[in-house]
Amino acid sequence: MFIIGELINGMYANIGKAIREKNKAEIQKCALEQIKCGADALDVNCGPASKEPITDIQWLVEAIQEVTDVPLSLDSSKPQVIESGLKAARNKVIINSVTADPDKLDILVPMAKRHNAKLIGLTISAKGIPKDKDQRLELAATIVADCLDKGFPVEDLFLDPIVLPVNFAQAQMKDILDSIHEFKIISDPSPKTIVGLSNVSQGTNARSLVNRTFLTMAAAYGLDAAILDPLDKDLMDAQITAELILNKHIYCDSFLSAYRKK
Ligand code: THG
Repeated sequence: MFIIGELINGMYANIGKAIREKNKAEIQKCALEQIKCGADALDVNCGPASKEPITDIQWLVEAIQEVTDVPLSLDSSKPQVIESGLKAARNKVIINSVTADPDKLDILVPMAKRHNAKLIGLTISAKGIPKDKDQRLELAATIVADCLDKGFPVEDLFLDPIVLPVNFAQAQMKDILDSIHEFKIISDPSPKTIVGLSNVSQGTNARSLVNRTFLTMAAAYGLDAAILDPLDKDLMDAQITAELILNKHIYCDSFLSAYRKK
């Protein structure tokens, strides 16, 4: 599974403070720790409190690139913020994210194509978050059709069914899992699938347990990628074990140490 570390997000108090104070060392430490624990890429989100996201994202990208070349997932609902991050980025970029709205698709799909970036498509529209798997599939198909129209490679598209907290949308969990499977059969070649994992446990007790249980179940439904906390060792070990059981790794008694990435 492709792991995107979620911790460089201004919603976390230490990162929000580091962004305000332009404390590069704090951001760089967070980047390197996540990579050491197995992150393949890093999500970069200025957070809801950032007053200058256009300059903050550039500063974040530059600070991170001083210490690592891993791909960066530029996480903003504002296309101008993503464009600004792209200008600063030297390495591979994942645009996080586009929605199923024509005004967003018309800006962000060509932007991803121009920059040779991967693209995360959220199955959400101006009408809001879908209520069931049929609405999710319809929005996913809209995004795939738009990428095909615009000549963006569907293999570089990651569809996100939008994971909701289990304490508030318990009846939707099975639909979200089914969506992961259904998205893969929209087109050939298939789009990829991704989730923002920590959403599932927001406001619950036993967050780590809820996260790793959902991730192993999603793995069985064919999930390709996840934005998560790679410092959660139990979560990372559960992910490796799920992939072992799905026959993606060859069994050996020391499989955990063999397949931990670093
Ligand atoms: N899909 C995509 N991108 C995303 C999300 C998604 N990006 C943002 C988010 N969702 C994924 N990242 C996080 C990061 C942190 C948390 C959840 C998702 C989180 N934070 C603690 C909380 O809210 O309780 C904050 C704790 C603190 O303040 O210290 O849970 O779904 N494509």
